[in-house]
Amino acid sequence: MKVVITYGTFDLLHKGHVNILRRAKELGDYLIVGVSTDEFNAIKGKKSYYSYEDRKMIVEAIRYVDLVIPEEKWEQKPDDIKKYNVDVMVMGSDWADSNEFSGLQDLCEMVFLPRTENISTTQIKSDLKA
Ligand code: C2G
Repeated sequence: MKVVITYGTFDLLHKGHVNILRRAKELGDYLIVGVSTDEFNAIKGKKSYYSYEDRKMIVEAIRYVDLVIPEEKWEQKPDDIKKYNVDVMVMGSDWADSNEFSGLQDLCEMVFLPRTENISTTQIKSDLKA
């Protein structure tokens, strides 16, 4: 069984999130999603509209997703890869050059997929404010 993992905040779920989850699942048989906790979001400098519990429940409801785990710190990825026997890690292309993902290619296949154009949680929030 080919295990795929991806990580994110997944706040105000939109088609960009669903697109990457669908494409991630297409690369294997079992998709794990590390959803950022509220505390980790603070470390990332993000404040989500929905709490971790709400974002977890929403992501768990997506047909492509088999397991949701908390993403609590940058450094947990190598442990997650070993703990869940991960074959492939998938992230959006905005993470392709990030130091947070360098070195992981020694532990599993790294796949960076094009982001979905013209949609983001930030855009949704600013549109709603207008
Ligand atoms: N994404 C996308 N297209 C968009 C918006 C987001 O493909 N229009 C992807 C991102 O590239 C990411 C995933 O959807 O792979 C989740 O995006 P966010 O919820 O914004 O997560 P992020 O803040 O990028 O957190 O350790 C990794 C971090 O937790 C990733």
